[in-house]
Amino acid sequence: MDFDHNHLRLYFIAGTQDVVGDTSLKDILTEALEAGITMFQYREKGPGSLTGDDKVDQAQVLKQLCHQYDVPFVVNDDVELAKAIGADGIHVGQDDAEVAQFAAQFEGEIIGLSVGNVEEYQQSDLSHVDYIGVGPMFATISKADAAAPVGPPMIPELRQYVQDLPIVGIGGITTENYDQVLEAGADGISVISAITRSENVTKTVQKFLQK
Ligand code: TZP
Ligand code: MG
Repeated sequence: MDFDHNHLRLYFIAGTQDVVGDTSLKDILTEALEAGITMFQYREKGPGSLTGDDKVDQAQVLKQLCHQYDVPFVVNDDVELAKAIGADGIHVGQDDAEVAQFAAQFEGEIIGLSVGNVEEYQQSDLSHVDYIGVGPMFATISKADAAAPVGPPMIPELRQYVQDLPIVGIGGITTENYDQVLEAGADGISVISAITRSENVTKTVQKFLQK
């Protein structure tokens, strides 16, 4: 799938563990796609997440759903799954598989890497990377081992190094603070709980797309 920085405008990330109450990931994703999210990452991780065939089956369903809306479907930190189901890309963190190890398998697909600060930038090989995820912007409830927030100023700081490589902000982003991330120069925002825990997914997505 052809990727450009506009795909990062509103990047929804979620797995089964992020869904609370009487709804499903498929229903939330359907509403979010209908309202205009621009990319989706399937991040099945931590307590309450699916494994094995259940994870594979759900990934297939959600990939097909994204494709009905021409929205890229990216898998978090599972090269084998991404290849098995023909995902549009893969996103990895600093402690996950090295991009150089799998880049050849994702020729023409999207590769994203989390970069939290300048030190992580300096130890990263960005030659095969299509975008970086920078954060946490703010305190997050969605990642147990998240580092301390770096804040929106980390975006212009890393921008000096990566130049026009697309940047998406992540971590604790809400409809109340997302403009700070965009104003800092991010190409877009990525959110979990702001959408999975929204009382009105359509309204939340529309609000995120206002600025
Ligand atoms: N990586 C850094 S913060 C984070 C991830 C996956 C969690 C983002 O979730 P939320 O609910 O949007 O803060
Ligand atoms: Mg990781």
